[in-house]
Amino acid sequence: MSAELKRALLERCRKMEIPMVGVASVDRWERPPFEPWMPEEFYPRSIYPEARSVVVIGLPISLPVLETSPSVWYRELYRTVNILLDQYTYRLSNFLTERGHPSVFVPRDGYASVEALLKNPVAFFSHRHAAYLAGLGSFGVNKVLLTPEFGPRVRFGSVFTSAELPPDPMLTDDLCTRCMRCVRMCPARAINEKDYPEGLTDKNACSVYSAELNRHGVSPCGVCIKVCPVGTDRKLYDRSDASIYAKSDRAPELHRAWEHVRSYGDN
Ligand code: B12
Repeated sequence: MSAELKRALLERCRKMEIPMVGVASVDRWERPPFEPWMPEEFYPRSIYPEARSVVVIGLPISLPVLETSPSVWYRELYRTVNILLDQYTYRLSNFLTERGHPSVFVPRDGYASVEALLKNPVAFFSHRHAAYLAGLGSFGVNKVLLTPEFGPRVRFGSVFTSAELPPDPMLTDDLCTRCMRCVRMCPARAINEKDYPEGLTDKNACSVYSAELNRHGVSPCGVCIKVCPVGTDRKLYDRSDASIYAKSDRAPELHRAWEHVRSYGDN
């Protein structure tokens, strides 16, 4: 177990201004924390047999930009964060490889286009499960991972490494408040009230809506992560009240600003 290497890795992440990092040992996939779990071919060791640990990083989605969704602004933010995730995990994998521990990054998404998702909405590796096993958060009714810092407004990237790094403890708190805003406000009616994994997203309904937004150049949607009250980012942005999204009389100047942004730049 290399505590020294983990310290160096965390220092590297700090220098790269990565706000969220967690480590899971690959054997955590082999002891499913809940059912249904994923088939074995999705485990890190099945994909990269040398893997002993998975390093997961998280980058935040700025709430005031997400609030304008569906918009070109949120689409650009989403693309920027995606590019950074791939670049950071690529660089971290090389950092570990150069120190004698062969490592590879896993792309933050892993599908060719929305059309590919309509055919089969599954990628070869799940980052939210990796983030869960690396102690970064707990699943919400919106079926994505909620973190104390950013609620669900965080995207993840992972590195498979042959290094045996000390794993982080898994989060024992259940962060979801079950306010059901994500269920009520989903424009595709793709989310049910059941807890994950008993309840799953209607992937087809969500993908069809996303494909429609994509035709207008303003995908993804993101409503289920926007309306979630969890996350200290809400306080930082002065958005503690998550009820502002349902009614325009709660924050008329914000609703006007969002409408303005939405009115420009789409197909
Ligand atoms: C495909 C995909 C989608 C599809 C389908 C969503 C889905 N899978 O539910 C669509 C387009 C609908 C979508 C939408 C969104 N997505 Co998306 N998406 C992905 C992607 C690329 C792959 C997910 C996947 O296939 N995982 C692998 C499989 C094994 O996991 P699973 O689908 O969860 O499978 C489970 C169950 O189906 C079950 N199961 C039971 N039996 C079986 C049998 C088989 C054969 C399988 C495979 C599974 C299975 O077990 C599995 C484990 O519990 C990931 C990126 C990634 N590579 O992880 C992002 C990802 C999950 N998305 C993300 C986000 C943020 C979103 C959106 C908010 C859109 C946005 N960007 O604004 C919405 C949220 C929708 C929602 N509330 O669920 C983030 C989530 C971050 C977080 N905080 O958790 C991710 C992790 C991207 C990232 N790099 O950060 N997404």
